[in-house]
Amino acid sequence: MKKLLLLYLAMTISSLVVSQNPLVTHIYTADPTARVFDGQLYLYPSHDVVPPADLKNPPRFCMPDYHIFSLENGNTWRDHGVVLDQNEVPWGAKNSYGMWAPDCIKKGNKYYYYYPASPEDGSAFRRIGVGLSNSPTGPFKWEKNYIDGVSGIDPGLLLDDDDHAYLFFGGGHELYVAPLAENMKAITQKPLLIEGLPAGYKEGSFPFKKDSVYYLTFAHVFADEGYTIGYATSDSPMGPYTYQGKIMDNIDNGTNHHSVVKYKDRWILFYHWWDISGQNKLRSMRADYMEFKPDGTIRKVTPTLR
Ligand code: FUB
Repeated sequence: MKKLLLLYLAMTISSLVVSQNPLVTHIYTADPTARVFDGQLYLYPSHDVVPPADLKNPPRFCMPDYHIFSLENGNTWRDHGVVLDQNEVPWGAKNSYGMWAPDCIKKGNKYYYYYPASPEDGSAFRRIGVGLSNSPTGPFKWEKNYIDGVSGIDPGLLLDDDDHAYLFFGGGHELYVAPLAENMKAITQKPLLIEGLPAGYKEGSFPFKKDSVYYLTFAHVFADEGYTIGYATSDSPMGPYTYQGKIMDNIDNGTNHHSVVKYKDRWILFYHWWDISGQNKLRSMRADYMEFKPDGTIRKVTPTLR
């Protein structure tokens, strides 16, 4: 009886998560990376803003900083405020408004927050930096330099059962993976290009492991369909990966950066849409359940859009 009651409470709490779309309404949030640390659900998104009136040549997405959110009492997303502002990146260009999708991972009792930013040397492609904290909501101590040998966007982190960590990153039609050093601040070998992704691979990757299978989800773009979410699997974190199909069709959200997490015994896909703004440069985080078939493949998610 007690077990049944606990199961009911767990299901009720996880259904509250997805019944609240969009999840946050006081600011625009995109590219949600969801993580469960010690049973608590956190979101590490990026932050869309309306370009300031005096900003010359605003970028396509105007993203000045990062906030972190935690789920409180199963029904309230607490905003822990700005955890990193664009002008606090030790190695970053000032006022670039380009703080794209981040990720955060826990190893031992430390939290490592990875983020892409434009370097101050003015080079065109982003670099990836890291910060360390004793808490999932910071404050983080930001490393002085970006991770050497890594050039790209959309860091996605995987911590394997043997405590080895891997950094996936990419964008621009190519996705790479590199093992991280014990201290999580450097890569230990030249990034490996992931082969086997569909021709329209676009960006983002969210790596996770389930039942000894390594899953990689990512945004891919078909000429006739636009942005969709696809996934591939492997028996090794470094690949090779085999494309398995789509998780979500195009929902006209401009991009489709997302993450997948198991929380209270249910799998949830976090993504973004333009519920509040009506325009796909000012996005809002959402969530919907995701299910695996008995053979480990993923059932396509039909988003609960209004
Ligand atoms: O939201 C900014 C960037 O657009 C993300 O980093 C990419 O994945 C794409 O969603």
